[in-house]
Formats: sequence, C-alpha cells, structure tokens
Amino acid sequence: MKTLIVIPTYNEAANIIGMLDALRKLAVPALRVLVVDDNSPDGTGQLVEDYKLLYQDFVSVLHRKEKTGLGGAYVAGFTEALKSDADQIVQMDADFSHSPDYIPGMLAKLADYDVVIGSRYVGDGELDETWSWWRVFLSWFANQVTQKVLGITVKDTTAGFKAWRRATLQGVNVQRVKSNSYAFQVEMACLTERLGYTPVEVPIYFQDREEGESKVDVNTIMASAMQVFQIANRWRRITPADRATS
Ligand SMILES: Nc1nc2c(ncn2[C@@H]2O[C@H](COP(=O)(O)OP(=O)(O)OP(=O)(O)O)[C@@H](O)[C@H]2O)c(=O)[nH]1
Ligand SMILES: [Mg+2]
Repeated sequence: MKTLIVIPTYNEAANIIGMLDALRKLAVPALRVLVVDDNSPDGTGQLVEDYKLLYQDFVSVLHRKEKTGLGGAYVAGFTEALKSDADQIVQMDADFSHSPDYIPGMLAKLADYDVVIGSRYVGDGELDETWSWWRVFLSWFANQVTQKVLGITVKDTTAGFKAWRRATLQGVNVQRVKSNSYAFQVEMACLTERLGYTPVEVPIYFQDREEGESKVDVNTIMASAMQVFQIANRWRRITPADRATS
C-alpha cells in the first residue's frame, strides 16, 4: 500500500520542516509527501526543495506561480496525486492543527470506509481549548447548518484532514469542484456522499497554529458560508451513476 500526503502551503516556513520531520518518523510504509506551494514569499517552497536534496524519495513539491486559494492548490495537488501510483491519499494542513499522530489510525480505517475524516464534532473531537465559547459555538453552528442544507451525514463539513482511497478521489473528480477555501472542503464532502461513498469521522483534537500567520479572515468565512447554498443547488441531481471513471 502506497500513501501520499498532500499539504498545501502558503507562508509556512516556520512549520513545514518540522511537519516533514514528524511525517518522516511515522510508522507508515511507502509514505511520500507532496507539498503544493503557491510561491510563498517567505520561501517555504525553497525550504522544501532543500529538504528534498536530503530525502528525495520522501518529498516532492509542486510550485504554483501564484496564490489562488486552498481549493485551487488541492485541485492541483490531487490531480498530481492521481498521476502517481499512490493507493491512498491524505490531505492535511501544514500548521500542526492536524496532528500527524492521527494518520496511522485514519489509514487503518480506510480498509472499511471510502474516506476517513479527522473530525472536531464526533466523540472526543475537540477544538483548541483557548477558543472562546462563542467561537466554538459559531464554528459548530456553521457546520450544523451546512450539514442540514446539504442533507449529508458528516458533521465536520469543513474538515481539512482526510484520508482518501484512491478510487474515491478518482470517482469524486476534483476537476468538477468549483469552490475555494472552506467551501472546497464542503463541496468535496457533499460530492462524496451524493456519489454514494461511505465516509467515517474519527475524533481529533484541533490545535490552533502556534507558528506562522493565519490566512483566513472574516470575508473568507462569509464567502464560504454563502457558497453552501450554491453547492447544494449545483449537486442536487447528482447520483452514484455520476462517479468519474478515470
Ligand atoms: N497552496 C496554498 N496553500 C494555502 C492557501 N491558503 C492556505 N493554505 C494552506 O492551507 C492550510 C490551511 O490554511 P490555514 O491558514 O492554516 O487555515 P486555517 O487552519 O483555517 O486558519 P489558521 O490556522 O488560523 O491560519 C495551511 O497549510 C496553509 O498554509 C493558498 O492559497 N495556497
Ligand atoms: Mg490552520
């Protein structure tokens, strides 16, 4: 079983090497990482190139000319991932909000499910303890509304920590995803269930970034929220017969 971890980065110089070191130490055989960097001004892409000189079988980097948002980076990264021989593909953030320690457990669950989602809203799943009660409420509420509007079972609709079977990612076909930012994750979650794939959520503790700066602002969050209705409308007629075949 070959595993590829796709990590989009924008100005993650303070995190990326630590993250690559942590992933390299995981007890996962045939593990590789693909970093998708949008020409980060802080030199993240070059840091990964330097790392690659030491561990060329472990890491590769896709350099994109400009920052077009998380969705665009994932479309490019997943397309590249499916060109490789990876059997399973993991997506995660570079800033340690998604702890690498969860990965072996998530991959094990892929034996029984089409996609495994690191979730803040099932079982012991939790948001950073420093979040104020209203921020926790707002996040939970936004995810609840999204789930209801889309009519899906997944509770953490904006989750960005997932392990995919190759066949699932192929069938979903990222080329048809139009949304960016959080809405990219929402549209993927919607397509996955509408196409009849079976997801499972495993609880994670989502820790706030300690290094580097946030790329998310209120405008981004509002824009993603508005897109939920467009997503529901766009895919209201899609069925498992619409799975992509290549
Ligand atoms: N390639 C690429 N990566 C991005 C872009 N925007 C965000 N990222 C990366 O996507 C991941 C998630 O972005 P974050 O900024 O951590 O978003 P967040 O977790 O919602 O918010 P904070 O942790 O508070 O910053 C990180 O690894 C970012 O570096 C982008 O436009 N292009
Ligand atoms: Mg983050």
